[in-house]
Amino acid sequence: MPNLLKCTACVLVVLLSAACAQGPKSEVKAGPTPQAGASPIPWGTVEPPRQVGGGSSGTPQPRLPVRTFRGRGVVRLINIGEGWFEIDHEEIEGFMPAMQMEWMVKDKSMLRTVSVGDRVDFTLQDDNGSEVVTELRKAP
Ligand SMILES: [Cu+2]
Repeated sequence: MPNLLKCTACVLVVLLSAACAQGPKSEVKAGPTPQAGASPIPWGTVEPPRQVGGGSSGTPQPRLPVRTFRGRGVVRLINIGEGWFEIDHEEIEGFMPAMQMEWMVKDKSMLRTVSVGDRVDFTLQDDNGSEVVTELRKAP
């Protein structure tokens, strides 16, 4: 009797493992067939283009062309070491209203050509929200 039970268990185990072995095998066979036929991209990764179009937080926004503006203002503060100055600028048409603010300069040496209190003309480049003054000189 014990032998019979053992054998029955063995048969069951064999049957079960055989059934289990068949399952994955048939799935594995089904997997590569569409991949090999169509493209190397797994079907599960076909969705990402939706993320790119949606512009989710992880996706960088499309870059805009660099814009250049000219303006006038009065220098309020100069920091040559860090390469920025504070200016009380007039309205920059199409870009921003009159205000007092700081800007980085393209080249720190530009800041040696002006002094605090000087009325200056400047050229400002806006590269996707990153503003830098590329030209700075005392207004005539
Ligand atoms: Cu401003």
